[in-house]
Amino acid sequence: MAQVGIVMGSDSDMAVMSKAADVLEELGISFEMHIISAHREPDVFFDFAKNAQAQGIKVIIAGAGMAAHLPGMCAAIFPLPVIGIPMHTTSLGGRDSLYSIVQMPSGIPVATVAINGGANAGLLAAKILAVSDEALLGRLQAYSESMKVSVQKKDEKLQAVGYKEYK
Ligand code: RP5
Repeated sequence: MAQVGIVMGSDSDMAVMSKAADVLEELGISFEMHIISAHREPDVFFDFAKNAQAQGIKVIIAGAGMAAHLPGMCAAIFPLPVIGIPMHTTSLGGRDSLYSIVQMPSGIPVATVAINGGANAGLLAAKILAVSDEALLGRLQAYSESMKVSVQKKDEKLQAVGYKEYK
């Protein structure tokens, strides 16, 4: 049974959504992934959102672009947290997606990450689940520590070789 449902409006969103999946996989969180268009197949979308909680899903990560109604409509139907990822778009640079997702009416929140913020969506889902999962919290703390070590190594290299040689 998957803990997280990842859903995207089109396979053109996959490069971003796969970053969320990679984080969940790294942290040992089960997930299922779907391509479901709220506009092009509203009946399929409604079945997914209506049945997700009964399937055991605790958090939905929903990504969409342009008139990005998928995350907000998930939040209207699914009773647990929904994280929205606005896709970058060529015509409006992703502001269209961002505003569509973040400007939810009072009562129906979507936790919106940055434009193309797939990795942070995965991390936020993990942090929500870690509220009631000590082992996962430990893995998240180890993840944070590894980021710190990675930055420290970069600075050590900068100090060793100087900025002109740094690559
Ligand atoms: C949205 O429209 C999708 O989420 C995607 O970001 C955007 C474009 O979709 P395609 O025309 O590439 O299928 O529904």
